[in-house]
Amino acid sequence: MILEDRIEANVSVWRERVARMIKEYGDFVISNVTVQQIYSGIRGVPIQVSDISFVDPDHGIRYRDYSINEILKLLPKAPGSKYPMVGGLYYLLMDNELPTLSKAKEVEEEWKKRATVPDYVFKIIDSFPDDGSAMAMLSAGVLSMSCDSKFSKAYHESVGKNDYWKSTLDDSIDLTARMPQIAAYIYNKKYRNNQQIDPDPKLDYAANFAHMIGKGDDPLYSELMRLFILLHADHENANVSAHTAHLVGSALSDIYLSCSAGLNGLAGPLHGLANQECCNWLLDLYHFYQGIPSKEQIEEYARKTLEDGKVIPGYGHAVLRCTDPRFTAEMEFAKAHFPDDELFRTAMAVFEVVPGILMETGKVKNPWPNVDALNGALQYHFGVTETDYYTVLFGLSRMLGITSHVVFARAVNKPIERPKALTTRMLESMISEQ
Ligand code: FCX
Repeated sequence: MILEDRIEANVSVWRERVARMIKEYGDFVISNVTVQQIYSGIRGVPIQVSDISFVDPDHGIRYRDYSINEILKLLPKAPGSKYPMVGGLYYLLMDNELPTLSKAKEVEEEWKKRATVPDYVFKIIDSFPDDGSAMAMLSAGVLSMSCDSKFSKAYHESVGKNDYWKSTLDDSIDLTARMPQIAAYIYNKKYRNNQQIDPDPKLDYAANFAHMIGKGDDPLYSELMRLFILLHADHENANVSAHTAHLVGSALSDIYLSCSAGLNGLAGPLHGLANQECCNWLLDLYHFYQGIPSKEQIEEYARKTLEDGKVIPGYGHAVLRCTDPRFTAEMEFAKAHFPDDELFRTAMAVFEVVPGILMETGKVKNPWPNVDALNGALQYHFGVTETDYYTVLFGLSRMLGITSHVVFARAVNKPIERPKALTTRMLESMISEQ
C-alpha cells in the first residue's frame, strides 16, 4: 500500500536522526520554564517535535515546510478542480514528499476500499437524542471503532515495537476513510430528517462528503470542502486536539481512542468550537442591525461583547501573531465566487474594525483574525447553516494531521509522555531559596 511503502522506505532515516539527536545533543538546553508559563498553560514552552507541520507566528502554518499558498499551488488537483485532492495532502503529511496526481489518486483509491463504516457506529450515533451534540456523536462514533483496531490486535499478539507504526497507519487509513460518511451521517440525522445518502465511489474524498450531505449538485461546494479540509488538516502538534491525541497515543492507546480524545478537545469554545461561535456572533450582529452593519455599529457591538466579559470569536491566537493565512485563503475563495454575499461582507467589515478594538485593550497579543472568523460565513453561503455542526467539519479535516502525527510518533518509537507537576508550595520554596 502506497503510504506504507513510502514510510517504510524512510523510517530508518527518521529513527537514526532522532537517535543521533538524543545521543549527541541530549543535554542541549533549548528552553527555560518560568513560573508564569507554568501557571499560563505552558504557553510558549517547546514540548514537542512537530515535523509534519509548524506554526510560524508571523506567517502561519507550514505543512512539511510548505506555506499554505505553496501547498495550494503545488499539490495535485483533479481535472477541472482548482483545489488539491485531499489524498495528495494526506500523502504529503504522512511522508514529506509532494505527490504526483497518480499518487494522490492512489491514496484516494485506498480510502475508497476502506470506506465502509461498521453498523455499530451508526447505532452508537443513533443512540444520541436528535438534539445531542454533533461533536459528542462524532467522538463517540470514532471511539466505538476501537474494538476493530488493528494496532490493538497486533499489540496483543506481541508484534514488535518497531512495527507498531504499520498497524497504526492501517488504523489511520481506515479511520480517515470512514470519517466523511460518519460526519455526513451525523449531519443527515440531525438536520435532514435522517435522510442518508450512500457514498459515491466515483467521487473524490471532499466531493463525496459534499454529495453525502446533499450538496452534490453544486461543484463549488466540493471545491470549498477541498479547500476547507486542506486548511484545517493540521496546526502543529501542540494545540489542544493534536496534543491530546498525541498524549493519549503515547500510552499506546489505539488511534480511535487517541483521536476521540483529540476531538473532545476540539469541541471546546476556545479551540474548534470558535468557528460555530464566530458564525453565531456574525449572524447576531447582522440581524441586530438588520443588515450589513456600519463601522460604528460593529464597534458598538464588539465593545458590548468585551464589556460582557466575552471574547470576540475568530480573533486572536495562542501562537499566531499575524492574520491567519488560512483566513486569507478563505477570503480569496469568497471574493472570487460570491463577493456580494451579505454575511461574507459583514465578516469583511468586522475584519476592518475588530483588530483595532482588540489592540486598544492592551492585553490581546494577537488582534488579527484566525481561520474561524470566516469558516462559518462560507459554509452559510452554501446553505450549511447549522452552526453547531461546524466543528464536525473541522474534526473531519483535523483527523488527517492528527493521525499523521501519531503514526510518526509510533514510527520513531516516542515513549509515553509524562511531564512533571509541582505544588505551589514547592515553587514558593524554590523562589525563596534562590
Ligand atoms: N476577544 C477578547 N479577548 C481576547 C481575545 C478575543 N478574541 N483574544 C485574546 N483575548 C484576551 C484573552 O482572553 C486574555 O484575557 P485575560 O488576560 O483577561 O484572560 C488576553 O486577551 C490575553 O490573551 P492572549 O495571550 O492574547 O491569547 P491566549 O493565548 O490566552 O488565547 C485564544 C488564545 C485563541 C484562546 C484567544 O485569542 C481567544 O479566546 N480567541 C477567541 C476564540 C477563538 O477565536 N478561538 C480559535 C482559536 C484557533 F483558531 C483554534 O484553536 O481553533
